[in-house]
Amino acid sequence: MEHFQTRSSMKITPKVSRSQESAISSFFNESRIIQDWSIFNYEEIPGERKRLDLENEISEGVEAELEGSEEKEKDDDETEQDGDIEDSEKLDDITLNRSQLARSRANNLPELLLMGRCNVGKSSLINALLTNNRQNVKTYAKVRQRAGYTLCLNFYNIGGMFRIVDSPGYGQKGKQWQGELVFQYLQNRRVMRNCYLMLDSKVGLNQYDELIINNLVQLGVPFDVVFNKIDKIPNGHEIEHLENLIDNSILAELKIQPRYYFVNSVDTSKGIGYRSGISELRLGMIESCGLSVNRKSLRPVKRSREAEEKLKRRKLKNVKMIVNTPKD
Ligand SMILES: Nc1nc2c(ncn2[C@@H]2O[C@H](COP(=O)(O)OP(=O)(O)OP(=O)(O)O)[C@@H](O)[C@H]2O)c(=O)[nH]1
Ligand SMILES: [Mg+2]
Repeated sequence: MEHFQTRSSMKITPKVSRSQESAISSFFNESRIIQDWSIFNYEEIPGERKRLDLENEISEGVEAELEGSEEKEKDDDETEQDGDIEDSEKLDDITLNRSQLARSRANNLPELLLMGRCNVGKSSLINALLTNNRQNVKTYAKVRQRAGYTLCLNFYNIGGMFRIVDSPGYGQKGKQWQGELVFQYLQNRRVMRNCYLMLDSKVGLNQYDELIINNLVQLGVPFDVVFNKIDKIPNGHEIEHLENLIDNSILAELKIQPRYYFVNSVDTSKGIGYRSGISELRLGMIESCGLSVNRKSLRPVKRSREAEEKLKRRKLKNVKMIVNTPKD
């Protein structure tokens, strides 16, 4: 993607060296990938309801303590002993809850959220990130031409190291409850390290995208921008087109500039190559999770032989389908 990295004022995608590229693709190739959860309601995320309750309890406890300390000053001698007992009981409660928290932390891997308008290609990008074949195999996330296909939050566990979260799209086909679910996630999910806002390279930004960007800025959510479907821009005009898109949108006004990624997520006849920009995005994702591309840092739970076979069978089936298609 070197030809997209010319603009000096833009925070461009990180450059991927050959050795990084091979380490990154082995990581994604070898990692065991599991779809951990499909969530329709924010509190269904395991451990999240407890954590929210605990947070409330602690903040209520702190408030009560502050109020109590004012009264205590008034009548110090009399209540000293009782107060000590109460304090130590409260401390026990918190210690117990903290150990519960530590247990649930093992389940709380860093997370990265993909969001964007309906049909922008979020689920296709998940498949491109998680598979390494040349066919357009719809291995993990379900993809359809019909907008509004992904209904809920889907969590993909990558080798026990982090999770990528697919979300339902916003815009005309998006439903209000889905928007609320995504924003509840953004506001509450402590382990979310970065959000990737997907935009359509050809269509550019519309009023929904601008609204979402404003909301992300207001909430202080860290986010980067992924321009998808770059194959739809006429050959040779990519840089000019994308620079114009950025310059003439709310993106140019952002005080903290996001990183920009330029990708295509499905196989196209355009010859710019399947998965353009995918290695750069994979690297950015790994780094956002606080990991670096070396053997010490990237030690995923590996795929089982059985899972490899299953994946291979799916690829073969896909090849057969392509071979059997009449040529004209
Ligand atoms: N040309 C081209 N088409 C793409 C690309 N990425 C996705 N598509 C197509 O766009 C359509 C929608 O893709 P999805 O991945 O289902 O989009 P989504 O954002 O997950 O959609 P919702 O779940 O409905 O919000 C499908 O027909 C994909 O094949 C791309 O990079 N280039
Ligand atoms: Mg989808």
